Amino acid sequence: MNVTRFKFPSSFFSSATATALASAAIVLGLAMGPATPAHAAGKKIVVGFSQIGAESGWRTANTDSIKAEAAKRGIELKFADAQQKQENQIKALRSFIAQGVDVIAFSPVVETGWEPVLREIKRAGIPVILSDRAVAVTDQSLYVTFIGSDFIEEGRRAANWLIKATGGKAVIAELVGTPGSAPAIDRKKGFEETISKHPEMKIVKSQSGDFTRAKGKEVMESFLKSPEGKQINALYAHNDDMALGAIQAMEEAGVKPGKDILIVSIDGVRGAFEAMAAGKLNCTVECNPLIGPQLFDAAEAVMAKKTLPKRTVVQEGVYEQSQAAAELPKRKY
Ligand code: GYE
Repeated sequence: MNVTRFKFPSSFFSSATATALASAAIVLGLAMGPATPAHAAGKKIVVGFSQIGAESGWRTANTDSIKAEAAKRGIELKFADAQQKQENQIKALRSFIAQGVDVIAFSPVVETGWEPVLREIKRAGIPVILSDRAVAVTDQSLYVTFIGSDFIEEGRRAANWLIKATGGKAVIAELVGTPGSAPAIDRKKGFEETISKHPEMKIVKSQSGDFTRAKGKEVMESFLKSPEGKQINALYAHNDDMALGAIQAMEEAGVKPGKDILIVSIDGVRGAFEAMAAGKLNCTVECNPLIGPQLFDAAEAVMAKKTLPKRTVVQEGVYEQSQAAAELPKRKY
């Protein structure tokens, strides 16, 4: 029994902030014309791509988008799955050098520790495109361009929704993404910055669920059993998969997800929309994984010796329960 948990009145569940927040989305195009298709130049472009793993619905949608787009353009894709380990990614990057690919692209699992291998790639004269996550390097010439979301802004959007939904007063548990990863660092930062202006918004629990459903469930179980467990009335999960795991943990503990505990997460995967339609998740902040087309636009542009912007931000929105049923059939991931 959760005797001490403050309950939000039902009017909190219907606030519509999506339009305002979505209109704040930044869209930056690659600002370049169509590149010469690889086949027109008589040679297939070979791209080595090191993917993080298959930890979430977001990630599998991202992989599908990349594979489908390479196939569509006749680009030869050498795809390696690192099973969420940086050492595996470094091995894959070295093997791409050995194979002499034209372009190397990767989604770095964590932000730091890339300089040595990036310098090896640079010495081999192979251009690097960062996909989805950024790296922390002092020498910006180690990569050509970074295509990905503004994770700080996503954190802010999640916080803004929660502030509005709770009237600026909540006891929050946070499920953090993979430690050291750009989205975990930035989503935390954007969220904390935003709630810091509201003294009655407090994070009482914060732990990594590694972006997976299983870990999200496990960590939520421990949150609920902790001394603060009975006061928690809001959950901020850095991705939908962890929120979906946490929903299971809440249900097993006799806590009503979406009601006893308000839940906001990030990604906007189909499972999140289903949970919102069922009243168990309250809000998802979109993070678009379908970046295959932008990735290969960039690869083709690099091959055509065009200049690329250092950063391309993907367009995204914020969705609430009231929009879930209408939005579900339109979701592509
Ligand atoms: O939010 C999460 C995935 O890097 C944006 O990684 C990506 C994140 C995404 O595992 O679900």
